[in-house]
Amino acid sequence: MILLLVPALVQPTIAIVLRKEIRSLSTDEFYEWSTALHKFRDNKIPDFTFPNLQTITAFHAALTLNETYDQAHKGANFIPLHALLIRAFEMGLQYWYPNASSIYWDWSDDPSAIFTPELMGEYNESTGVILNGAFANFPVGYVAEVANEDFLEWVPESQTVLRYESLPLNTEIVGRIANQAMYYDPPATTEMVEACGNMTSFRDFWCCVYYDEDSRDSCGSTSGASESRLHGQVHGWFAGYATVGDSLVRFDGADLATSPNDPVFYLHHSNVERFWQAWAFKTGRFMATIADPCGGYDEETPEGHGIREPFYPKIDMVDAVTDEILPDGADGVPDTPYAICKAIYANPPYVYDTYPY
Ligand SMILES: *[C@@H]1O[C@H](CO)[C@@H](O)[C@H](O)[C@H]1NC(C)=O
Ligand SMILES: *[C@@H]1O[C@H](CO)[C@@H](O)[C@H](O)[C@H]1NC(C)=O
Ligand SMILES: *[C@@H]1O[C@H](CO)[C@@H](O)[C@H](O)[C@H]1NC(C)=O
Ligand SMILES: *[C@@H]1O[C@H](CO)[C@@H](O)[C@H](O)[C@H]1NC(C)=O
Ligand SMILES: [Cu+2]
Repeated sequence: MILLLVPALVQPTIAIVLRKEIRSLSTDEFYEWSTALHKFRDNKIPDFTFPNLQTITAFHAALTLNETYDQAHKGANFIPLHALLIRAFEMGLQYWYPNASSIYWDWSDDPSAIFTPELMGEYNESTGVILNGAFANFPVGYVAEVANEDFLEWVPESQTVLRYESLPLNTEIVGRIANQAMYYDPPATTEMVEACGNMTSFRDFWCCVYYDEDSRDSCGSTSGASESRLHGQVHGWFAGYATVGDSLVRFDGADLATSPNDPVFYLHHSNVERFWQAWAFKTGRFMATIADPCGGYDEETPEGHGIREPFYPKIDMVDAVTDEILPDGADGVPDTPYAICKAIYANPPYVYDTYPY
């Protein structure tokens, strides 16, 4: 009798990342996150789609400023695209500190409480300058030219800019004037967050996250639609504007294109991703149908937001953020929201410590 010894198929062990709320981190954990963020900004990771922080900003800006349409916002793909950016950021941090993750900021609970010297820093309320903490004097890179194919190339340190005291023309800045009641509504309450979680279609879910109640029915198809207190208003609220000379300058965190320059972007969008994961797990409808959770959207979405429509600039992001071989993310085939959904939900590489619903 011949015994065939077949080695057991071993699944690669993928450590599932636990994403915690920023205020629940230990001092050491916050130190690792913020130090990893600095290293990600200042160094180049070899063979990674996003070798440094500003390449994430550059990619996001290229999508947003595309002359044809914005594939990153105002449509269904807003949700998977930002989920992927948050995951790419997380993997960038993990190159420097393996335990770092895309921690989040639950702004429906005392949102100002993260602007402390121990966490995201206090700021001067008239100038927006961050006074202390890990991100005081935090220069950011800004890629001036996004409408070309070099956007992912390593951006040399000479392109970094300081905040606006020394602001050169046509550069963007990080600063913070939170709680600007005259421009922005405060972040959503837990009830508003829960109301979006109660939506039964992906279309209604993303519209609820993106638009305010008055604009939601048309889901932004009319001009002048206003943004929700779950996303857009939050950007404005934590970043805001400052008066510089005679002009009102919008800080990066509130800028539709360059917001990933502000570290708070990642905290905020990880919280938004927490909503998507909670909604997906609750309903089983990651995008549209239960039969094929990543299979399609249940209603038409704005141009550029088809579920199998590649993002431009074309990029193979999904392969960069998962070990999975994917139907249309693999081997140089450009990524689509469909591939992102598969990458993130077929085998979720991360979970959150708590969910809102
Ligand atoms: C990473 O986290 C694990 C599990 O919590 C812990 O055992 C390990 O010591 C941590 N490693 C570092 C470098 O902090
Ligand atoms: C804030 O900035 C203003 C204007 O530069 C300055 O006069 C004030 O002292 C600053 N406040 C703090 C707390 O740094
Ligand atoms: C803008 O987007 C369109 C359609 O997605 C694409 O064909 C075009 O190449 C993009 N332009 C740039 C400069 O990336
Ligand atoms: C969400 O749905 C639950 C269960 O039906 C309900 O108890 C709750 O009041 C709803 N919340 C909101 C804000 O609509
Ligand atoms: Cu964005």
